[in-house]
Order: sequence, then C-alpha cells, then structure tokens
Amino acid sequence: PAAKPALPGYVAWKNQDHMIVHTSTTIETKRSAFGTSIVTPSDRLYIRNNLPAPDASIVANRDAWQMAVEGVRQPRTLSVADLKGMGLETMATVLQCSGNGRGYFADKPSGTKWSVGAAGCVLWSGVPVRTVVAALGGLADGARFMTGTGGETLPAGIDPKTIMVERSVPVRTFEDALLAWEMNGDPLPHAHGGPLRLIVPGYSGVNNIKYIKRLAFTEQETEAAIQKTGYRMSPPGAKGDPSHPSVWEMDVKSWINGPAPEAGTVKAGWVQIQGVAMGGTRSLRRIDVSLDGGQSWQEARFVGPDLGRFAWRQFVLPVQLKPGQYMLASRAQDVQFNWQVEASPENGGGYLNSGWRSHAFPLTVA
Ligand code: MSS
Repeated sequence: PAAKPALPGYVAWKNQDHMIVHTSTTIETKRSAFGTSIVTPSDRLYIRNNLPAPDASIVANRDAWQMAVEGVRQPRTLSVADLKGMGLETMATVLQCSGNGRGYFADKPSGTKWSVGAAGCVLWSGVPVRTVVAALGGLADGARFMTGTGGETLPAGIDPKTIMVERSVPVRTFEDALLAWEMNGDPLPHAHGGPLRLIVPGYSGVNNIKYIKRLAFTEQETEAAIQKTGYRMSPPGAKGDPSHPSVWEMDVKSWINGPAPEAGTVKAGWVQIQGVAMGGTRSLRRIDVSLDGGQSWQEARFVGPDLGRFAWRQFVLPVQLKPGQYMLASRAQDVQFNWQVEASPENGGGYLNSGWRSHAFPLTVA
C-alpha cells in the first residue's frame, strides 16, 4: 500500500494513525477516532489553516503576546498576562470547520473534501470577552460587529485584505465569546492558535480566530476577502459576494461514529451504535438512530455529562443485529424542536453540510 502522507512538522505531535492528511494545512480526524468520552483528544483534533501558521517562536513567551482592543470606551493593548489577571472561565464548544461534510455534497464544490472529521468538542479556558469589554468601559457607540484579526505575518507586496484572516460576527456574540489560552488542559497549542484564540461559541470554525492580535467592535464588517467574498452561502457554482449570507451559526447536526465506520463490517450480536450530536447554538432534546437509511427511527440515549449548549453530546443505541446489510443514520432535534435536516442546501463553497442522509454509512453484519 502507498505510504500515508506524513503529518507536517508543526503538527508532528498529532497521532498519525487517527488523522487523514488532505494537505499540510487541512488535516481531519478519522471517523473511528473521536472516542466516546465527549472531549476530542488534542492529538486527534483536526487542523485547518488558511495561511501558513506564524513562527512557533510566538509561544516561547506566551504571557507577552499582545492584543489590541478597539471599539470600546477605553481602547487598550493587553498582554496575555493582563488578560489572565482579568478573569477566568472554562467552556466546552464544538469547533467545526465551515466546510465539514463538503465531501458529501452531490455538486462536488471545490475545496477540501472533508467528511465528518473537521470537527471536535474542545474544552477552552480563558477570559470572557464581556469581562474584558466591561473592564475597558463597555462597547463604543455604534458597534454592530465583533471583528477578530489573526496574528499571521503577511507576505510583503500583496494587498493584506486579499489574504489576511480577519472575520466579523454579529456584536451580540461577545456575550458568550472567550479569549482562550488553554485547550483540553494544556497551554493552547501553537497549531490551534496559541498563545491566544478567540472562541465564538456556536459559530463555525473560521470565526474562531487563532493567534488573535486585534479584537475590534466595529460599525462595519471587515473588508477582508475572507469575509467579503469568502465563507458566503452563494448559489451552487457561484462565487460569494456580500449579498449572500455569511457562514456564521452552525446548525443542529449529528452523525454515527461506530461501530466500524471505516471497515464497514461487524459480527452478528449485540452492538452499541454510537455517535455525536450538536445543537449549534441550542441544547439538544432528542436523538434518533435508523438502521435502514431513514425508513424507520428509534430514539437513542445521550451518554455522559451535558457540557452545555455549545458542546456536543455522545449518544448510544444498543441493538442486536442479525446478519445482513444496514444503513446507519442519525438525526438530532434541538430544544426548540428543530430537527436536523435530511439534506442541506447545495452551495458554491460547500459550507454547512448537516444533512443526515449524506452522513449515513453502510454496515455489513456477518
Ligand atoms: N485563524 C487564523 N488566525 N488563521 C486561520 O487560518 N483558520 C480558521 C480558524 N481560525 C484560521 C483561523 C478556520 S477556516 C478553521 S476551520 C479553524 O480556525 C480551524 O481551527 P483548528 O484549531 O482546528 O486548526 Mo474552516 O471554517
């Protein structure tokens, strides 16, 4: 067999056996590798970088990293050490690339053909953005967006707007947002945005700015291409423009991870069908599993503690399977009774695929 593409140096510490390397900046978790204890192990968490990561020397002295805060009554530049003195909170969120599930769209939109693995459930520690805003006198008048800027060093001679990672989200998200310096109990790994990352709970991956160097409350959305034309819900085949909705909030979604999502074969007998379900910005109320590709459904059971509305939940359905062919699907429902959709709308960028039908997989019981 052909050698597996090796993990690039900046993520050499990840577990190669559990990762699918698409390119050096797009690396996903295998469907069999999420585990069942809610939090995704850091060495299996997916990676997506729109630009090459900044030099690892930025984590040599983490506390010295600086972030400018603008659009507040008393604008200031704060170091990570300053932020650590201002407050502390821990929360679990689903970090999921906007393009997760792109590989299941029938239209074959261009971009990484992620299956389910550009997602994970992560524990973050840091200071709530609202605490920082309050300490700096509150929001300035007219703030409609929260804009975060990534700390990448941009190549000279190119208009920064065309490549910089800068995203705007509706200003109300600051109430839930976190400036995180720790992930799953470790100092935030450089590859995941260390020394400091903006977490916007319930919003897709791209809105969670790594190596954040500027947090601005602005009247307008940023003019950066990644906001203006990128990550927009454009019609199939079309490029994005500001008239198309931005890729922001995530939808209710679930998928099955076991048994045998890759091998596709198990022995007859008792089997624990398990997977993950997320509500986007809302808690979940129900999860169903189908063995026949959605013709009939059985309610499954959530497993383990509820880590809050922005986390995912593991679920299980014990079943006794006779030899035969099965098609495993799941569909989640949030507390506002919204069901996960059967099929997400095809769109130019292949974003936000949460359709249960395309996420089903076949299982042979022998
Ligand atoms: N940030 C920065 N600074 N840079 C870049 O590139 N990317 C995005 C986010 N943030 C970036 C940032 C994306 S796009 C994503 S997904 C995420 O991040 C990922 O993360 P990790 O940690 O996993 O790698 Mo899609 O929507």
